[in-house]
Amino acid sequence: DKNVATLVERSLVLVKPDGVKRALTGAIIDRIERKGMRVIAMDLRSLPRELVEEHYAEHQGKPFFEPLVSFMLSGPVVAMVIEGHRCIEAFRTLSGATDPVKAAPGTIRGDLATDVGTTVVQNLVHGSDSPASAEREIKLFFPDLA
Ligand code: RTP
Ligand code: MG
Repeated sequence: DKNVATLVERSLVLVKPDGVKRALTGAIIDRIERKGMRVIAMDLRSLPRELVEEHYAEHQGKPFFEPLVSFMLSGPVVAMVIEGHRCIEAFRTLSGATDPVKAAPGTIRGDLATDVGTTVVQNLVHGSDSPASAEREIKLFFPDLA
């Protein structure tokens, strides 16, 4: 029965600079692990501008693109690859809506993000939005991962 087969996926997750500055990395990993997903690669790093621009290439030309890039360069991020059953969708559900004001209570952004109308939405985390995005982003951030 295909409906009961597990579908182990990998997703790229970033704790954005606001999350690292506020020391929320542990709380975010705790939520990932409690949901049954596991971290299989992780590090703290300052991103080069070219990597951020390539990561968010789909948003090039949008009004929030430059503020978004500046925000992602404003401090180190924690980059990780997570693994688990349908973890791409599961982590997006765990994150909540992009806008922290609209993100449901119980989600990372709904519970923890404190966006207060800065030039770009500061929402603590990134998670790949599809299997194609996950493959592209994992190669970008962890090229040596088997
Ligand atoms: P992400 O890519 O970071 O996981 O977030 P997402 O899928 O929920 O949202 P997306 O539409 O891909 O936007 C990427 C990030 O850009 C910032 N943003 N600001 N000012 C704005 O209207 C605006 N729209 C997007 C946010 O940091 C968002 O997470
Ligand atoms: Mg996105």
